[in-house]
Amino acid sequence: DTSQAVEEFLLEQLPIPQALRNHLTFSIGKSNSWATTRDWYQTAAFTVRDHLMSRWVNTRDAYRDANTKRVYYLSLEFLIGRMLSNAALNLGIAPELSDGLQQIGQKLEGIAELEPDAALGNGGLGRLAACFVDSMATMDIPATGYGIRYDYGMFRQTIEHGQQKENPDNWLRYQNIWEVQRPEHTCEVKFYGRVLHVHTEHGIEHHWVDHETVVAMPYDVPVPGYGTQTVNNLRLWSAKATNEFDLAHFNEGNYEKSVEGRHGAETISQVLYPNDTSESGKALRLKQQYFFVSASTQDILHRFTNYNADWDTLPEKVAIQLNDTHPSIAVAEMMHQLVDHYHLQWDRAWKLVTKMFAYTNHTLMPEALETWSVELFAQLLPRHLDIIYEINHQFLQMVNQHFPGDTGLLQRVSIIDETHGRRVRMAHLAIVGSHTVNGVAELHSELLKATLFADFNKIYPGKFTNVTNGITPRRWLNQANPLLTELLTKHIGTGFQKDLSLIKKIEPFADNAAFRKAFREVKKANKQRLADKIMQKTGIAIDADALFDVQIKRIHEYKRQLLNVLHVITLYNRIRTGQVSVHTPRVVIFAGKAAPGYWLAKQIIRLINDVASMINHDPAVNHQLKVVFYPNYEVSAAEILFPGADLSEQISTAGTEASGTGNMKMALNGALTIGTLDGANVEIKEEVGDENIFIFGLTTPEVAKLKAEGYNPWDYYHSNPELKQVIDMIGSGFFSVEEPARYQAIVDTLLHKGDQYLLLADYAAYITAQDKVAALYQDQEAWSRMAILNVARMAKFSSDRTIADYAARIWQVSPFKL
Ligand code: DL6
Repeated sequence: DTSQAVEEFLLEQLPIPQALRNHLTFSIGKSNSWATTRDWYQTAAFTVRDHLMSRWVNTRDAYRDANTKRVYYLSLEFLIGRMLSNAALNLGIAPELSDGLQQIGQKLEGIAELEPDAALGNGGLGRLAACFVDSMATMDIPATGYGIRYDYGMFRQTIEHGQQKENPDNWLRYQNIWEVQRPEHTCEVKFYGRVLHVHTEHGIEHHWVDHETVVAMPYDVPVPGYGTQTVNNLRLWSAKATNEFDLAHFNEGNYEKSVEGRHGAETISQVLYPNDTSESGKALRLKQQYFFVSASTQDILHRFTNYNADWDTLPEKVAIQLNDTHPSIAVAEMMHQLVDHYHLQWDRAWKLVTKMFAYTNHTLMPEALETWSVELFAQLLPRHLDIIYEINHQFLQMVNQHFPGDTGLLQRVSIIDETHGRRVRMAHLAIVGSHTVNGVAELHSELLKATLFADFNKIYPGKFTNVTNGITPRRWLNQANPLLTELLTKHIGTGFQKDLSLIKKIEPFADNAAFRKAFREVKKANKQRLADKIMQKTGIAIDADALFDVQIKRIHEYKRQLLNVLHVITLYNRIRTGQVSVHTPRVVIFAGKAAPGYWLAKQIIRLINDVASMINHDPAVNHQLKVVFYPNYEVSAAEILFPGADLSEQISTAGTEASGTGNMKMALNGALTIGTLDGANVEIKEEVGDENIFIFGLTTPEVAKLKAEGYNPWDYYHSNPELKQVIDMIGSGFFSVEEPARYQAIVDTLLHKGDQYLLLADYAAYITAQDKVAALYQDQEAWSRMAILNVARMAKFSSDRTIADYAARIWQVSPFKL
């Protein structure tokens, strides 16, 4: 209406300097002279938010009016990071904001640092979800993300005496300007109780009674697309108690008891699980999963029934993507809602379910596949266990018809695992309930079909597919690397930011010496920025002319940070004894968190720090080699680390890393990859060309063959004197003189426990590849030529391409332009 239009006009047209002044007065309640940097951050955030609001409202209204098909992306994790600069960039107001702040004596980069990261995720899977919501908005895909608004996100890592210490991430301590509470959309989520089977004239009804109830309160976060009017919604649920307190206890004067129940309910959304191996069996985790899934399912169906009358059109309006198995209870919850609440017949409901759901697998590690004990399920979600039994019964019947008498197959694919106690296999529920299951890189998807889900691939030919991951170029190029963006823009225009396929236009410039020089200057400036940050965080001085060799990701044995350490110690020994053929000063940078309960990963962090301390203090080597452990790896740290990297370490054992996305971020920022043929490295190699990447080590079939033939790490230890020396140094306490046996467990995993991830088998090839890296770095012209070609050939790895692929092949949803 007119008044709204006028209001929007006024809001949008208010010049940014004036909007900033207004917010400082009216939203913060301060004058210029008293404003702190945090006040300025909040002022800027309010100003940017104004620009989001009308587009957000318009997007919602337009979707509703057109009754479009929507994608619902269910994810227990969204690793978003900071929003201010990203929102300003996507809205196209970053330059004005920067200027406006400058006029009042503030710098955008400075105040942006006051925003805490929204770290509602562990690593790759959570960050992928954040890239996806950016791309869905940018590509005008009508989509909503659903997740949990954790009070505490991923723990904050500090390093004390070389060891990881976990600290709570109190990210909501100050007002979160990027969320709007929506009390009118609260819903109730039930737990515990029992099921009554009531015979009625329509058949048996299932009544869930004596349950406990938790209120799900939604907080909406706007997700602006880049270069479009679309602002999608991310709805995060927070758990609230139904009653503020128990009046009976309160009246007795027992105040503590009166609020006990409230704490119980509200713990559900209190903290993100840090991806521990020990997490399985934790009732709270299953509660979290069901809590957000039930609230989201209710919300989806509520929206559907508001605008649609025919249930059979449900899959024409709703596509649901399960980000890993964490939300897979949604399959049973959807059946519960449709059958028990909306009274659809089972078969009809099941048909709708299998047309709506799709599931993405993110890992081949069998230990990461979630299962829950039947007892826990029976207690917490009694009706859902019944539903799962019925789904399983019908599924196994179907399997038996197609593969009669194959009891082994039935046992292997059953949703209920009977081999060690009775457990519900969530991946199986997700597969049976979905029309499509995808892996996240070509190799990973092939391995899923050949190994982990081979039986299902036989039962459901055609259900399994691949959608290779991607990253958003907005955050990982424009925002993280403004200097490179500027250089690219100067030569090929701005189009690549919205359509990364245009970045290939930079390819001819690889042969242009002046461009290469400018490219090197950009890299050097980014390295200096990183060096300054490292000095500030760790006190370690590094030289921006050295080769920055960077491995940043979660610390895990399969990612083989330890192999990198073996190389570092090898270099150290060679330098000390004067055996290096080429002198390429190198700074080896690590960053990443270890799950708090993953002791060996924490030992690896400690070893890195012990090795760093020795090398960095040794005047005989420290002008040629330095080692840095950058603490508290998070999205905002990654934005500094990726642009500053020369060499990207992607060295997981072939067949273990599903995709990796850091590998894409590095290459897009002009780092060369040293890597195995694992995950998306395979596709990066295809894109950039064999001659522009350092590939080494065993391939997946070679790994399988070696293991089948009986791999013996001792053979490698005994036959390679350099390797033996390095392992002996770790084992004898060379880097931990005050406690010589400190790293015995690490040596044991490599030698006495069979070296599951084949570090010793790949060591020699890795060292040879590293020697080639060092030699090539001497030739800065050749190096920068290769780096430019890497940047130019990254088009495939935009998450816009990934989302277009999901939209066309899995969700069957088209862009809806406002
Ligand atoms: O698909 C996103 C990302 C992949 O790139 C990584 O290779 C993979 O390790 C990661 N998985 C997780 C959690 N694993 N599970 N489940 O972050 O997903």
